[in-house]
Amino acid sequence: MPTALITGVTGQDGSYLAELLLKQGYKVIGMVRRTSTINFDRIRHIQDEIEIVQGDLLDQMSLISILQAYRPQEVYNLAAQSFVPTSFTQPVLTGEFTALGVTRLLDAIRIVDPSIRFYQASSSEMFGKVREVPQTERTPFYPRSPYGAAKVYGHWITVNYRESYDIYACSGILFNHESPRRGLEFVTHKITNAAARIKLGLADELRLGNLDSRRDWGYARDYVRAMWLMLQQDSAEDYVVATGETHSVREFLEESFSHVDLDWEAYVVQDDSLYRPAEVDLLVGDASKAGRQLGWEPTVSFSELARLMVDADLAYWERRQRRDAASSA
Ligand code: NAP
Ligand code: G4F
Repeated sequence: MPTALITGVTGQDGSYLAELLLKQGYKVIGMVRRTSTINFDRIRHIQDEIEIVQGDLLDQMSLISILQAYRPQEVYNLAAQSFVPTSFTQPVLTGEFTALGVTRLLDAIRIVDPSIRFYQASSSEMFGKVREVPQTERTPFYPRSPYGAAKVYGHWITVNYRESYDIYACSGILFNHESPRRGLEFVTHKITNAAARIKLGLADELRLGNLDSRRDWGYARDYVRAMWLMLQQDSAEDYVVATGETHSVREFLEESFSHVDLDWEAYVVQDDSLYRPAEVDLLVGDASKAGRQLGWEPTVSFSELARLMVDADLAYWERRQRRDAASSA
């Protein structure tokens, strides 16, 4: 039974990846940072099947000790401060987690066991002010946020450890991927959650920033499959993972609200405070290398994604309403 370590197992991608690896017969070690309240919502259903271990990307010794204790064959580094607006307000902390955290983990691998295969969660945010359309593995980076800049560092240090120490280290340049487990502060889930609440009479407005930016949105469950595939090849390489389609925030609104027969324009309030100091206007990826070499393809379309997220939010709020009604009866 192979052993895999996932950092960021409590996050959206960590939870889907843990499910996938368990199905493949892996022993899964999930690294979590110490918090005063337990935050296992996304992994509660598989909590008994994975081994939870405390560690932090800020603490080098904790990473070395975990690798020594569990001896994984594969390490998936998904932990990061991943919210772009927070990277503008906490740029140094973002650099510590999202950039230097990668070096701490790679160095722990170099010291403990350089035969460990390593996956780095790189991001399309690295393309920022895009130099070409669509973006490929060869497109130059031009990050537009402290988060994007930190991910560029994480990407290049991964390449550097591969070339310097012959570590099987891959960087997956993943475009935006969403699901019902997405954090509520990200625009897709903010929109689908609001559409569901407005439909049920629980809210009457949705405040948003820039509606014109365009993203290449896919389904998170598809994307974690690409992560795993990257670590099963003969040699370590970097891959773009994307759907190849781009849509605006406005189009995501239209798709989500129309699914519950609502006109989004009646509810959305544009809020200047939600604009970013610098924006990424357009992302669209070319994942043909992942298709050719990994046999990877997305399975969920843009409109299916919006609809499945709205349906999940509706189901969630209906359950909450029934529970509240029962407890007040
Ligand atoms: P997420 O839901 O925000 O999850 C981030 C995870 O990192 C959480 O489990 C969090 O733990 C953990 N974490 C944060 N700081 C940590 C630290 N110092 N030590 C240990 N763990 C720490 O992110 P996601 O959407 O699953 O994304 C996974 C990775 O892919 C991230 O690196 C993200 O930047 C990258 N990425 C995401 C996308 C996307 O569209 N989702 C696209 C490209 C790249 P807590 O639960 O304790 O907060
Ligand atoms: O959903 P977002 O916050 O995602 P963003 O900034 O593209 O970053 C996500 O995807 C990256 C991959 O490209 C990941 F690396 C990163 O970790 C994260 O998962 O914003 C999407 C767009 C932006 O242009 C933003 O300005 O939506 C626009 N937007 C408009 N109103 C908003 C809002 N974004 C958020 N979060 N909240 C709003 O109210």
